[in-house]
Amino acid sequence: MVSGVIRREALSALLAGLAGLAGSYAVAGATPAFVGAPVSAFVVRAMPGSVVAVSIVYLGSLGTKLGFLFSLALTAVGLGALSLLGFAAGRRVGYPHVAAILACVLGWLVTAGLTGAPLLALGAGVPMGVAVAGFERWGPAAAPATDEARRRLVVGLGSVAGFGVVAYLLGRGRGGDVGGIGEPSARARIDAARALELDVEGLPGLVSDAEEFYEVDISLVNPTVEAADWRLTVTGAVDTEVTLTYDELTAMPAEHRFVTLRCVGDSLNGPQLDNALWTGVPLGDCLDMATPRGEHVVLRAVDGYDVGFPLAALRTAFLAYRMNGEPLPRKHGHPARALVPGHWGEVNVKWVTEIEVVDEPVDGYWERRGWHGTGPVNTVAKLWAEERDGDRVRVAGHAYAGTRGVSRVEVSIDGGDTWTDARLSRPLPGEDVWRQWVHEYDHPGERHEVVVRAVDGEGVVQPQGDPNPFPRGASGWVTKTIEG
Ligand SMILES: Nc1nc2c(c(=O)[nH]1)N[C@H]1C(S)=C(S)[C@@H](COP(=O)(O)O)O[C@H]1N2
Ligand SMILES: [Mo]
Repeated sequence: MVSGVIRREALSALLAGLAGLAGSYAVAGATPAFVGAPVSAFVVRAMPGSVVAVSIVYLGSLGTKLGFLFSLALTAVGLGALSLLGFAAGRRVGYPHVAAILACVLGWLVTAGLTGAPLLALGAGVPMGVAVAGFERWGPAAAPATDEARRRLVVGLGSVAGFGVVAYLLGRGRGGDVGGIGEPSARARIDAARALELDVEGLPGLVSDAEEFYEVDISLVNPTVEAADWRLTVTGAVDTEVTLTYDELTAMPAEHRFVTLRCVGDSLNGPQLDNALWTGVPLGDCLDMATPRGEHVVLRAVDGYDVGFPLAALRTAFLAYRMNGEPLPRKHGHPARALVPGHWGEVNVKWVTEIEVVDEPVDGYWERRGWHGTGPVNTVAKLWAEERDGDRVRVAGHAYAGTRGVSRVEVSIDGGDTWTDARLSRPLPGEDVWRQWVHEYDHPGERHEVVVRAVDGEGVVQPQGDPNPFPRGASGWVTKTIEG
């Protein structure tokens, strides 16, 4: 008998939990004030990094959807457990209103505590209290006879389902912030990327810190541009001139992309190569709004910088306003910069304000000074870390080949006579992203030359060219002498 009561109450409590979940969504939508948001963030954090990484990288949005459904179920069960406490207390004091009040207060308190939004947390607490009160009086919790119980359960389920539909429609209308919930946040993507890193002492990670990300500027003092004052205009040979404000830009559906940049002036084994997670919108969409009539573009910026290149390259480009989940730092182009996949760093115009469509190619700031930095990057393998443990030597670094991707890295420990494949980090999602490599070997007992070269995604081995970066970027193989 008692166990029958408990079973009926547990079922009713679960329904009340679902009502709380739905109510919270109705008032908060897909924002951090929705009770499911902190729970899904917790689930992502609690899962082993490699599981999250593999699910984000290989299952894509399916993996995150499954994770999000699991989080919603967990949230409903949690709120259900609070309602059950309400039922138990109500039964104990023999005063049914206590059950409803307790369920409401507990649901509100816990939701407020998790989301930090006490007012919107009422959206979870009130439906829980109402459901518990109703189920206690007319619903599944109050029907000892089997047939009657079944009928009341169906009515209870029906009411919660109906409430759920209304809540869904209400919540959907409230929208959500960048990426929404269920889409992994920038933080989750960065954590996932870090879980794929090779563990070698002194080897930089796969996601560069914004502070340490290399910086190349034509002026000594960077421009300060307020987001509210910023405009991007598409001008020149276009059907309609388009002007975009920061608010309009950030209201467009946002994407997160890992993009690696390298300066054409970077020396062969130099440090002007970094990777970050950028948030923004595809530039092709902005371009389409203007209907361009020329084949080339000139991008201009607040600091007087400009660069010209074929319009085709902009089709796959990105207009970024966040870097590693934070607003774009001033030194990296606040409030917005262009990111053009596979091309040298210089085309990724910071503080960008104008895209002019033109008929003929135009030389930009660096091209007028003799550089050829507007095309695709050279393939490179950097040797950035060396670790020695007795007889074992580990050499490691990063390899980058723009949109061609890196398929292999080869290492020679005899000055280039014989080659072995290095182990690579798993590829990060993205069209234009570097990889790490590591090679471990027994020290031959004497001084020797380690040489490293990358093979791009088209099977082309990094050529043995000119290590001088001027004018088209350094090429050749990085070598390092390892002492005996
Ligand atoms: N407006 C503007 N954009 C710019 C530059 C600049 O000096 N001014 N430098 C370019 C060069 S040469 C490179 S390599 C990259 C470097 O970007 P970062 O400083 O964010 O690493 O930005 C490019 N975009
Ligand atoms: Mo550059």
